[in-house]
Amino acid sequence: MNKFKYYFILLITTISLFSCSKNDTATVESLRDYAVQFTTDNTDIEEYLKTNYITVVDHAGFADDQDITITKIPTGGTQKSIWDQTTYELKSRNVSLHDITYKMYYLVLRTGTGTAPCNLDGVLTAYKGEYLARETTDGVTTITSTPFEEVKYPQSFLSLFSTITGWGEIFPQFKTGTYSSNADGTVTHNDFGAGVMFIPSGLAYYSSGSGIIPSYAPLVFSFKLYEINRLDQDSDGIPSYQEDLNGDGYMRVLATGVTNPDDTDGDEIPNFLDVDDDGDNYTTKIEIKNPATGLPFPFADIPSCNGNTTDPARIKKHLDKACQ
Ligand SMILES: [Ca+2]
Ligand SMILES: [Ca+2]
Ligand SMILES: [Ca+2]
Ligand SMILES: [Ca+2]
Repeated sequence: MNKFKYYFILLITTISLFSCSKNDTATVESLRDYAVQFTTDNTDIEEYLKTNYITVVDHAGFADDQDITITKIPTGGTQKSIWDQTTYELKSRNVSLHDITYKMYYLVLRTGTGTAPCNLDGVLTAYKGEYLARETTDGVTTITSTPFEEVKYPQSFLSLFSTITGWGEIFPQFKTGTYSSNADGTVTHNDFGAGVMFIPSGLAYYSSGSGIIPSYAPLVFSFKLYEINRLDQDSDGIPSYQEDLNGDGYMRVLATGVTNPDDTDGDEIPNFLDVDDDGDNYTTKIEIKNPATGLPFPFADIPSCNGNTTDPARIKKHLDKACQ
């Protein structure tokens, strides 16, 4: 191979390598700034609220009760937008996360008459989800919504601790209703809480997306809160909603150095995750009393411990590593 040919091949190879690396970097987007993305999402959500109207099915005792349809107001249409209507209260809630304060809108169709979950409980909910996108057709930009999931007859509880942040923020603002069992084995729900939440992507799937939901998509969920299930995240025998020290219905893991209102011993582990809430080296599970007997729960409930006692010395003896 002569020198000229060698350099020519080398040049082509180099150009190819640069081309490849350029294409590769073009497909990888760095994580967007949370504040900037929230501003974009909030603009889209507010435009959606101002250009669409809602109709609600009022059909007590039937599965379609409180079903909703959200429709774009046609040109010249007289329907009142979700933003302008006064039949249902459009509320908002501030959420501190990612070093910014999110504003999250939600529409109250009705509050419910039963019990409100805390942000860590399980919920039995019928719901419908759509994602928003800004699309341009013939030079006109509009907000579109695309359905991605609907559950009409829920069979299991979903933990608000595990679902997207937006759910845990809004469900505690609603209550369950009543239910009655029918002869055919079905259950009828009445007077349950129902609403619609409008979630910025930072409180949903953000950059990852999920299924057909694109990255950075704001979400709209209509929901009906049928039942709640009290959960106990640290398995200490105290359901999490009773570990809510300031009683606001919300418990969280906060950033290092931030005082947590739901942390008795100030070790930055909130009570709902702290197996020794008061930091006295006695696990909560051992300290709590059985309400039926007034005695501590049997050590038999705790792996590798036996016996049942109220004697502090004996409890201490059992609090070696094998018993915790
Ligand atoms: Ca607990
Ligand atoms: Ca709290
Ligand atoms: Ca703690
Ligand atoms: Ca303790």
